[in-house]
Amino acid sequence: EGVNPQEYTGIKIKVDEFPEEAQQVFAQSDFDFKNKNVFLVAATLRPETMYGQTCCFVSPKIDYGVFEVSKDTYYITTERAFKNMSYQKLTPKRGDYKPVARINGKALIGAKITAPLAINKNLRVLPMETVLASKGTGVVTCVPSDSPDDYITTRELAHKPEYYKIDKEWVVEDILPIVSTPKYGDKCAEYLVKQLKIQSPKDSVQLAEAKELAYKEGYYNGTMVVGKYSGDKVEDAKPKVKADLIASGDAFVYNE
Ligand code: A2H
Repeated sequence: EGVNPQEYTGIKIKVDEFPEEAQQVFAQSDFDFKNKNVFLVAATLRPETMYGQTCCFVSPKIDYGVFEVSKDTYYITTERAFKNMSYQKLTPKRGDYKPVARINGKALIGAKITAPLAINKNLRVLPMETVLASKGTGVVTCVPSDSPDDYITTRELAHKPEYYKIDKEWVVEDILPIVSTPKYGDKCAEYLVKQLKIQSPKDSVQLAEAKELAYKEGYYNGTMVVGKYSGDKVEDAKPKVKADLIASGDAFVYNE
């Protein structure tokens, strides 16, 4: 935990169908997932890019909790994140962060999901090994047009589906432009990955640089090319998309 608080938008990604492995895990706990609304909560700094979501990443190395937030509604996040939420008036009871079930990221892979604002439908949960347990909710929504990490992880998954034990069809390889920038075009992430010769999700030094460049160019010089605020500057659209997502009940502000 640093000195400067970071404000994230928590995006509520609905789980429509759990894979067999997750269903078995829940059967062994007291959690009866049927007829419940269960959301993976992804922490993002770029709510205006949510139109371009192609999947939701969890880490096969992270254990998540399933937490009750209201009658019949549950969030999946790290326990650390839900604990923070419980002190931010985002949960039923301050300081209460006991999960109804625990589940490893691996068991969630392949889950069918619906992500708010996403233009692509029939999305899946996929693995990302570089997700940190110590940041955000441990859940990352994938926007390959604007996030170099998401772009390179998507490419890695598409090249080695057997290795990652996923169906190739779960990987959305077509990238929809969401933001246009003067310097890097309308697929910022792809452009920077090429320019910095990034080969794999493990190229962390170059990825950190690409991330910084993409973020700055997108924020200060980007223009929306889709959605309600198409044609507006990212700087102006960002707080509006965020407010809309919150108003519709699809997101909330989460600090850490
Ligand atoms: B961002 P910061 Cl389009 N581990 O959301 C690794 N990365 C994580 C994470 C975790 N536990 N939790 C969140 N993140 C990602 C969208 C996006 C993001 C775009 C472009 C850039 C970008 C879609 N993924 O981030 O360390 C999330 O990805 C680059 C700034 O707190 C979150 O926002 O600065 C961002 O990293 C938070 O990173």
